[in-house]
Amino acid sequence: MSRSKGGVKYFPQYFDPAAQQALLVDLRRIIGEAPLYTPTMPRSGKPMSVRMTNCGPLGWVTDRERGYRYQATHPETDRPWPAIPRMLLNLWHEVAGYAASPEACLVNYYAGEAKMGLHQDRDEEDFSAPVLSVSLGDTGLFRVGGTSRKDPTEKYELKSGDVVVLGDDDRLAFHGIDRILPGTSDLLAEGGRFNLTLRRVTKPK
Ligand code: MD3
Ligand code: FE
Repeated sequence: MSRSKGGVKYFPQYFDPAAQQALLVDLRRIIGEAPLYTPTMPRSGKPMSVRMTNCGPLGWVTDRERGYRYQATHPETDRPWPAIPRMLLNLWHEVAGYAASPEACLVNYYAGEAKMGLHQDRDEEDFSAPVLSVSLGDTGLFRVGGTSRKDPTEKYELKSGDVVVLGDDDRLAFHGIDRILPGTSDLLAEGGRFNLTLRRVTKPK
């Protein structure tokens, strides 16, 4: 993924298959403590096709009544989110170029026909921190444009083990997942794709 704008750092196959397996062990434990749930859109209450959970002090959630927000507890169990695994904290400090630790790790799970429409990530207080993405499982067809919804978009294939860091002028770029390519990875017995996004939410003191 080389782009003319400087805000995208792409690390294809940052995690080799053994490291992906190790990360998956952490992820299974997280989902055991904080089950995937089906988020719903603000106002309409329409269910998203992607299922989600989080780890870290804060998690990104959405529902009809209260909309997009960060909160410290799982919306269905009301328990605090599990901690961010050491491997992901290490990754952040190796590649994010941002001294303070991430506060939120959103776990997205795409099965079958799941997708995520073009959007900006703007529920964080601190846009100076990058967003870091790790893909596990089937390939995702990722689309990224500019800071206006009308800007032209480029498409990329995010494969299992790939890491992307989005910062600077691309931090507020519109982006989404058009679809996944079923059967492109053997990592997940159930198929589908996990994406983990690490984020700083509050401004460091
Ligand atoms: C580009 N997730 O959870 S991660 C999301 O693969 C989200 O699940 C996608 O978009 C997924 O909000 C894409 C890669 C990503 C994350 C943040 C970005 C790309 C970005 C912020 C700005 C530009
Ligand atoms: Fe996003």
